[in-house]
Amino acid sequence: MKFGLISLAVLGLLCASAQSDSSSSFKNGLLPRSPTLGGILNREGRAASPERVGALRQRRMQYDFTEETPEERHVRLDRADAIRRGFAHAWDGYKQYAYGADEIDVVNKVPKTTRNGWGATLVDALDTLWIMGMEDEFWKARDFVAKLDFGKDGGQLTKVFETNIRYIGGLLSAYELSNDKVFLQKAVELTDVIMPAFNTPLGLPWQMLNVTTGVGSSETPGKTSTNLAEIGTFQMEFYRLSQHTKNSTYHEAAQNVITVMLNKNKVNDPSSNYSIPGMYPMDIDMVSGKFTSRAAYWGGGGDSFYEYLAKTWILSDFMLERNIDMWSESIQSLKRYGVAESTSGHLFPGFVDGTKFYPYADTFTNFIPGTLGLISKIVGSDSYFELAENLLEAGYSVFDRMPSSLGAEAIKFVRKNVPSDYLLMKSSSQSMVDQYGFSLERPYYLLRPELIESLFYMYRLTGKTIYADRVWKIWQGIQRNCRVPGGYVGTANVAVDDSASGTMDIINSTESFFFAETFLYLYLTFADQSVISLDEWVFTTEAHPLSRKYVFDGTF
Ligand code: DMJ
Repeated sequence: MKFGLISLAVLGLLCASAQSDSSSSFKNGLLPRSPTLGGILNREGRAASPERVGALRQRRMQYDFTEETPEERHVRLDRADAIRRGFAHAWDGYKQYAYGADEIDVVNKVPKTTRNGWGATLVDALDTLWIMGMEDEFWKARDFVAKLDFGKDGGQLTKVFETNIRYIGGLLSAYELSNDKVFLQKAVELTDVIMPAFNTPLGLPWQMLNVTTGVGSSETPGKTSTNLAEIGTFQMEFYRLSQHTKNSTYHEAAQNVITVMLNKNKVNDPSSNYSIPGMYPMDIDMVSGKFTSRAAYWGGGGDSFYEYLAKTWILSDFMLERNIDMWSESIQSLKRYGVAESTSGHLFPGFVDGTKFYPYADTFTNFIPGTLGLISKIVGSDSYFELAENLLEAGYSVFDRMPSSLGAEAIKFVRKNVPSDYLLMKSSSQSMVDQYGFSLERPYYLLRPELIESLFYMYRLTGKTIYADRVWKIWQGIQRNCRVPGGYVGTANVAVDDSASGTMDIINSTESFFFAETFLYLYLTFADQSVISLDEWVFTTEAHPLSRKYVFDGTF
C-alpha cells in the first residue's frame, strides 16, 4: 500500500523546518497564549508551522468504503446487530443486579465496588450506549451521573490513572456526543477532585489519592514509585478539558509531566537508566523524576504513554509537535531494538533492558498496530505501516492458534537464531512453543480489547475485510467461552474451547473496559463506517471518542 510521499523521516525534516520558522509566523490567533504551554510547541520551543498543520488537516485517514457490495454490507450489518444484542445481554445483567455500581459480579449477581463506587461501568459505557442507539438507557444513565457525589470515595483510595481514563474520559466523550453540559460539569468536578495528586515536588502525579484528604501515595506503600503509563496518560483528557473550560491548568499539568521526564533523564548521561533514545524505561520515581530501572516496554506500564504521544498530536490538530517528535524517535527505536522475529516467523514486541531483549509480550502490546497504522497513514509512511501490519499478524496469531479463538494475557516466544530462548524455558513452555509457536505464560483472557482495537483500525484504514472477519472470529470465541447468564466473564485457559469441552472454566471478572472499549471496537468494526469516523474523532486509551471539530484557537 502506498500513501504518498511523506515518510516519518520526512516528517522529521518537516519538524526541523518548522523549528527554523520564526514563532511570529504563527498567525490567525493560533499563537499559544502563554509560554508555559510548552506542549503546544515542539521540543525546541517553537510553534508548529501553519503550512504543515494545514497540510496534515487535509489528510484523510479512513479508507473510502463507497465500493462495498450489497452482500458485504448485509453481512456487516447482521454482525453489528449480533454484537449489539450481546451488549444488551451484558447491560441487562448490569442493570438488573448492579445498576450504578462500579462492576457486576456476574457469577453471584451482585454489585462490586472497585473504583470508588462512582459507577465505573455506567460512566465508562455512556458513549457505547449512545453509539449503539440505546438512547433510553443513555438518558437514564445521565440522570444517575448528575447525582454522583465525588466527595464520597467508597472507602477506597482513587487510582488516579484509572479515574482519568475511565471516568473523566467517559464523561468528556458523553458530553461531546450528546452536548449535555452535565457531563462536562461532572468531568470538571472529578478532575478538580484528582488534581491534588499533582501537588508533588515536580508535578508528577501520585498513583493513588485519598480524595477526601487530598493526600497522595504510591501503590506500593511507603514508596514514591510510578510508571510511564500512569504519569503520561492525562494528555488527551486534560488537553480537551482545557479547551472546553478555557482553563489551561489541566493541559499544563499533563504537559509538565513530559517536560520533567525529558529534563531529568538524558540519554547520554552514563549515570542514567535511559540508554536508547525514545525507549523510555517504565519505572520512574515521582519525587526525583528519574527512571529507576532500565526496562523499556510498550506493554502494560508503558503502553498508553506512547499511545498518548501519538493521539494527543492528532487531537491538538497536529500542533503539539513535541509529541510527534517524541513518538517518531520512539517508534524508530521500537523498530530497531524493541521487536524480534520468532521461530514461527512472526514479528513480536518485547522488553528491552539496556542492551538485552526479552521475548515476552503481554496482550496490552496489541494496541501498537492500531495506533501505529493510524499515524503511519497520516504521515504517509509505507514502511511503518508495514511494521504495524506485521505486528498485527503476530498478535493475531496468538488468538488464531487457540481453540477458543481468544488470546492469552501474556506469551513468550523464541527468537529466530537465538536457541537459548528455548533452552532457558520450562519444559511446559517448550512444549507450547513446539505446538503453537509461543508459550502461554498467562493463559487467561479477561475480555480485553487491544487486539480487537487494532483490527478495527486496520479495517477502517485499509478497507480489507479480512480484518473485520478476524474480529468476528474473536467475537464468536467470546460468545462460546465468556457468555454466561447475567453477562460475560473471563476465561481461564484460552487453549481450551469451553463449548467444545462442555465446561465453562471462567474467571469471574467483568471490568468496565469490556463495556467501554471491547464492545465499542467490536460494534464499530461492523457499524456504518461513517459512525465515529477516524477522520472526525480520536479515541482515548479507553476508547472514548473525542471530536476533532474543536480546533485549538489559542485561547485557553
Ligand atoms: C484499558 O483500561 C485501557 O486500554 C488501558 O490503557 C490499558 N488496558 C485496559 C484494558 O485492557
